[in-house]
Parts: sequence; C-alpha cells; structure tokens
Amino acid sequence: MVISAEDKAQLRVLWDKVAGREDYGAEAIGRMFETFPPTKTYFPHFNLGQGSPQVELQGKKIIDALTDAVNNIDDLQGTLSDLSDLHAHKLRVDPINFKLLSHCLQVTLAKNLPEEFTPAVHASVDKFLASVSTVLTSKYR
Ligand code: HNI
Repeated sequence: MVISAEDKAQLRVLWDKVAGREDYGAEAIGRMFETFPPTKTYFPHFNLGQGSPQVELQGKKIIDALTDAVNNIDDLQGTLSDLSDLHAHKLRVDPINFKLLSHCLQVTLAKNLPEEFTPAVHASVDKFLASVSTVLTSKYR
C-alpha cells in the first residue's frame, strides 16, 4: 500500500487535532468492546466499565503510539518495532482485531471531528491505520 504525499499532508492536518486527545483513544476502545465483545478477552485483567482508569490509560497509549507513527510515517517498521514484537509474541492478538479497532477509531474521529473528517481524509486515515496494522501483525510468522 502506498501512502502518498497527499495522504501524508491530509493526515498531518487531521492529527494536529488528534494528538494528545487520549479521550479519543478511550472512546475508540470502548466502542470496540461494546460492538465487538470478543475483543474484551484480551483484557481480562481490566475493569472495562465506562470511565475506567485502565481504559483511559490504554486510550492514551494508543493515541500516543499513533501520534509517534504519524510523526515517523516514513519508517513505520522501525518506529513500531517494539510494539510489533509485543502484539505478536507476547499478547498474541489475532490480526482480525486490528481491523475492528481501526474501524472504531475512524468512527470516533468522524464523530468528534466531522468538519475535518472529509471523505479524502477518511481514505488517508484508512490507509494509515491499515499500514500500522500491517506492521503490528508482521511478526506473527
Ligand atoms: Ni495494543 C498494549 C498500541 C491494537 C491489545 N497496545 C498496547 C500498548 C500500546 C498499544 C502502545 C502499550 C505497550 C506497552 O505498555 O509497552 N495496540 C496499539 C496500537 C494498536 C493496537 C497502536 C492498533 C492501532 N492492541 C490492539 C488490538 C488489541 C490490542 C487490536 C486487541 C483487541 N494492546 C493490547 C493489549 C495490551 C496492549 C491486551 C496490553 C494491555 C495491558 O496493559 O495489559
């Protein structure tokens, strides 16, 4: 998949409004748990209720990791290497779940940033999340 210069520009503008919004991460995870309940099985040690500090912290971790990826979009492999090891070897998250979280992140962005989340931005974000997901699931075999 090719992330074009245009995609990067779209992503950069959008992400200025997303960086630091840990609540977007928590909303996306909350939507994932609610809409796709089997995803909860990866978090047996979490309190998954609304406003749970664990979900909030996990939301922050995800937004920060994605912000790091946006800032290093030309080296996703290197930037996400440790996270890739973690998800493949330790957490063993089935790759299908990355599509589910990506979807919930997009719904969250569309809802909170309706002006910014144009169809063209949507397409660029989709490519970005698909690329991140590919890297995070690249060490499974
Ligand atoms: Ni994910 C931990 C980022 C998708 C299940 N995950 C992390 C951490 C980051 C992170 C950052 C914290 C690492 C650390 O502490 O060093 N995860 C991401 C990103 C995506 C993603 C950027 C995709 C965009 N993770 C998923 C998916 C699942 C998932 C789809 C399962 C449904 N992640 C986990 C679990 C942990 C985790 C489980 C450990 C949580 C804990 O604290 O015990």
